[in-house]
Amino acid sequence: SRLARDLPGAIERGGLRLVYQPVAGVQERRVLGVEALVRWDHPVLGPVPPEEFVGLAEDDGLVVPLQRWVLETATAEHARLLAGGRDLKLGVNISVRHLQARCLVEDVTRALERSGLPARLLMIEVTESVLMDDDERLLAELAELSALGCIVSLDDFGKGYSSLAYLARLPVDVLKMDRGFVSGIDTDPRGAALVGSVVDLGRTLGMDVVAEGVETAAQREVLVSLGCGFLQGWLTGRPVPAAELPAVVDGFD
Ligand code: G
Ligand code: G
Ligand code: MN
Ligand code: NA
Repeated sequence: SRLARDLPGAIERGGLRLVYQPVAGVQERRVLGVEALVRWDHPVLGPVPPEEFVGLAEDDGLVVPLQRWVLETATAEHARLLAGGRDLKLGVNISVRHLQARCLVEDVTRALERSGLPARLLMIEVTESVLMDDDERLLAELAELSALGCIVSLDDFGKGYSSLAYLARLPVDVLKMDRGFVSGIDTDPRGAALVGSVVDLGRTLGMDVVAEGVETAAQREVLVSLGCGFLQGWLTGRPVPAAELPAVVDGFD
């Protein structure tokens, strides 16, 4: 396809860009971190959904160069944001294929060295699909990232397959609760009860819980009452380019 043909050039020659969405504390009511989200505006076809081109990259053996670009760019842009004296975490989405390629730890290490970003501020976001790969070495790689000082989060938690027994063994610090859980919490008591049990699960396992897809103040109120620590969504802000982050972060709430 046209997209598959043009993707390598976009990765190598500056065709991609990153936007950042704030993550806020439920109590603190300030921005505690941002999540980097990759964008590709095709010169002819227009914006391509990330699911689509990340999927293409995975099929065409381009996931490592794509993710390297994301890691290098996000850590460099974030280090510049922090030069203003801010203390914010950076979340980067990782493809399980990058873990399987056995070079994620190396690539993360290089990006941290080049940018000067402290490891404790980098959160690596993996999806539940790591749970479907029963290769113990993937867990060992995640544990290595923890040992480096990085935060590891499980993204889209609850969206698909997840084994609770397995979750307890994962070297994960943060659960990012899929937005499917959040959408009805202000109107559906059972939905709220479910979110409450995920918050409790996180507490039991010593993991922070981030509610994703929070769009309204009513949803935030329910999350406060359920003891959820962090939120992300249109309510905290839409994803913006790095240049707009200082205004978003400093002018929050
Ligand atoms: O923000 P947005 O709607 O564009 O994100 C769509 C999906 O693409 C989300 O599941 C998100 O996790 C994924 N995504 C966004 N940026 C990246 C990235 O840099 N790498 C990977 N692997 N996935 C990403
Ligand atoms: O899978 P991941 O959580 O990494 O993807 C983040 C995706 O969620 C991005 O596509 C982002 O644009 C989208 N998103 C962020 N906040 C909201 C929200 O409040 N509502 C909806 N519907 N989507 C959101
Ligand atoms: Mn994510
Ligand atoms: Na998610």
